[in-house]
Amino acid sequence: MAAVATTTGRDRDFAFDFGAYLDAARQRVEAALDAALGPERPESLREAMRYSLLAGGKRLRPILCLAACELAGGEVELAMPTAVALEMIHTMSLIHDDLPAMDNDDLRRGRPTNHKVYGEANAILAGDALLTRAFEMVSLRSPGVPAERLLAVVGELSLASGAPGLVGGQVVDLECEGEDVDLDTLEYIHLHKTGALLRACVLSGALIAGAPEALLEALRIYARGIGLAFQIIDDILDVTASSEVLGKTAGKDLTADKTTYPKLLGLEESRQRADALVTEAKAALAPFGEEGQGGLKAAPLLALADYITSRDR
Ligand code: GRG
Repeated sequence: MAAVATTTGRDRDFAFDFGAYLDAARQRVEAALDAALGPERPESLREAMRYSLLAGGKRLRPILCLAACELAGGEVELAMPTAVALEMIHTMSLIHDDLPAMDNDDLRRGRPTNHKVYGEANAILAGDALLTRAFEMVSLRSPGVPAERLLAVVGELSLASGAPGLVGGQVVDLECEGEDVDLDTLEYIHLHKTGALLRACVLSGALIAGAPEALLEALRIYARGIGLAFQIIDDILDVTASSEVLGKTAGKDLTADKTTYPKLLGLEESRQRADALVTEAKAALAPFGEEGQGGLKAAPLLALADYITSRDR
């Protein structure tokens, strides 16, 4: 993708090449992930962790973290261990989500799921090791970041991972399979299962940069919008895209009898809702971006919000 977003600053026009930004950020993230796997032994554990962590993926979560750090005026490299940690938590959640006891899937990121290759016990343990390594990355492997900022990041990652976040959302999602679900419950599932980690991404990047409360509050609004929009688009792609393009089994929501936005609202209204959420999310950043003091600094987060609704996988 080579989209060029033009952001008008106060004194001159800024051209922001989102395609180039995304490529460069992905390359940096891939290199950092590769270097962050941890101990050589046990070799089998490392291999199972590596298999899923370095399997591709859009790397949206680490890039959101780096972009938020940049917006808050921080040094992006200082946020890299946290960006890696967020991708580790995300990958761990995918490994566990695919297990037979949960969504029971065979395909992830274009290849057989972790448990299909390494067996269930190893897949569970690889996920556990990625989750714990994530907290190690933030607490012990983030040189140059003040301890109180790291503590705040650990707090955000804990909230996003546990019962107030991914785990809570997953439990309600599993409980609701085959049930009639209303829009409120669906929103709860999406905000927790998907939105909570995206929120942790932008907040932790900003916290590392020492962002003021006004910016953190704007980022909470931004994160809520992109989190819900991301999952609505995920629901839409599940029915409109192929397994080859998605790299995961398409049509899964229907097979598992899950309630989705397209099921409740139809495809057209779902897309409109996602677009409206992205518009709201971007509006929250207006004081820090185009017309504000930040100049180009909000451009990556603004373009990432648009990417969420324009993506094809
Ligand atoms: C974190 C302790 C802990 C437990 C995890 C299994 C579980 C509990 C939660 C499931 C969370 C889950 C799988 C949510 C779905 C989120 C989602 C839309 C994933 C797809 O994200 P993409 O499209 O994937 O960004 P890529 O592969 O591009 O990274």
